[in-house]
Amino acid sequence: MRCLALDIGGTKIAAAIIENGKVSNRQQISTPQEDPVTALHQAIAQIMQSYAGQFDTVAVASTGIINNGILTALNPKNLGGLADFPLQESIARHTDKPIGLLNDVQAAVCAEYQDQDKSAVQNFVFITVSTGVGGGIILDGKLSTGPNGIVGHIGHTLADPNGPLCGCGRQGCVEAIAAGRAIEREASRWEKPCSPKEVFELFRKNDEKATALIHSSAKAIANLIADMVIGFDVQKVVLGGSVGLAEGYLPLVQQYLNDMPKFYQCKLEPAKYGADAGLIGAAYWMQMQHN
Ligand code: ADP
Ligand code: BMX
Ligand code: ZN
Repeated sequence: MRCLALDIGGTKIAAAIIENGKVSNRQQISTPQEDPVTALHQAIAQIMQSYAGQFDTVAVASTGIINNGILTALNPKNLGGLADFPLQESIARHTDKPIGLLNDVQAAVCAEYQDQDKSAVQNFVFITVSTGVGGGIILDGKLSTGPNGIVGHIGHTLADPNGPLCGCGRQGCVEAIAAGRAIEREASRWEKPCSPKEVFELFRKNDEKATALIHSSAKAIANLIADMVIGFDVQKVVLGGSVGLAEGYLPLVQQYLNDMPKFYQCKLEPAKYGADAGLIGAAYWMQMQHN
């Protein structure tokens, strides 16, 4: 089975053919931020046309709450203000092959869990620190999505009741403190404005402001991990996303986690499939649905 996999994030859209878990013909474009509904339909059209005749199924991992074929943004600011999008219908305009849709981090956790020792790890979580902060949750060896596809939106749990207003409307969410966009918002106000990538470069040179900003993100993620462990008996967490995988970030989260009481700790590792976890996981999940 050749699966066309799409991974739609707040910053980038990746696509590739996945066959027996192997990635080929990978493409990547920026996620449109202007006129997002029209531009997303166009981006999908362009991707679908470029893979015409090369696939038997389509699997989509997308940011947002994915339910009944619709993408609903919990944080519309991550998608240039896009609130709802008919994802299934937009893809079905270009193919009559089977289409499967799930949240991006729900997909990523499926990829990473494939290779775990299932007798040792039944409760497993993927946390992405990317444009936003998201989670994919495996409980008792099974992906949990919930009746409305919401399970895993742990970036919108509380980090600080007095923290910044999140794009979802709640004050002090983890995402509003730890995500790439949160780092960007803060560093864009500096005398010499920086992108998150530049903030990390400064952090590695021990710059004081950059260090404080990256520490506040890593500390919020360590607390989120502790909440998952104590709430769900999570045995292992895998970290992904461009911020989560940036050099020096995971060791810092690990440091904060090590300072917690023992019952709040679990194993922490970087995503083995890196930036391809969503693509590989969506294809794997699609194959499981049709077996
Ligand atoms: P998506 O959210 O679309 O899945 P990413 O996982 O690449 O995409 O996350 C995008 C976020 O990561 C943006 O906020 C971006 O500024 C930030 N980012 C991208 N590259 C790096 C890097 N090398 N180091 C730190 N942050 C990065
Ligand atoms: C947000 C939310 C989640 C998503 C997470 C990571 C939206 C549009 N997205 O919390 O559904 O899983 O970001 O997404 O509300 P990414 O775009 O950072 O990969
Ligand atoms: Zn929020």
